[in-house]
Amino acid sequence: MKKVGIVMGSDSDLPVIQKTADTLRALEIEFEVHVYSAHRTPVEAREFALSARSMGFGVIIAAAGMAAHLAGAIAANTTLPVIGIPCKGPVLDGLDALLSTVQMPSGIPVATVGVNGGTNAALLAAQILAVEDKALAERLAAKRAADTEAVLAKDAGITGRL
Ligand code: RP5
Repeated sequence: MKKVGIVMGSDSDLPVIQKTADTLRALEIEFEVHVYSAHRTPVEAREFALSARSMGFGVIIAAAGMAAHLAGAIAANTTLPVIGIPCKGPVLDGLDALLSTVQMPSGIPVATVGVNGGTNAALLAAQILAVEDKALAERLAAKRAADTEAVLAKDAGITGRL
């Protein structure tokens, strides 16, 4: 199976990426994590993106906050699918990162999840890889079923909590 590449702009983004890592592990998907910044280490970020396909990656997840151009900068240097996670910053509650990540001009797409959406980024990456991987598709279906059961159990118990 192809690996997932995870790039975060700073180690301060780690709490968001923890959710991504936990979800990928639960789905038995191999991943590699790096701290590469579009502005602090632009050379390393570019080199990672340029070599990602030949290194065996199938999807890249890029997480960054504030003026979050990391996902777009990675996407500019690869034709692998890139999933952007806008991270909540100290001033604008993540709206700055959300708009910076999602509003890519035509030609270089970034599939953007919600602010701090580390879990959904992992699930979307898994769904992309599952197009060509039946066993992974089955693990995803099993997770969906378990999540459904968990909600129905809450439904059954909600009246008793009032
Ligand atoms: C972005 O700036 C990072 O992705 C992080 O979300 C934000 C703040 O970085 P630090 O100043 O905490 O390193 O590049």
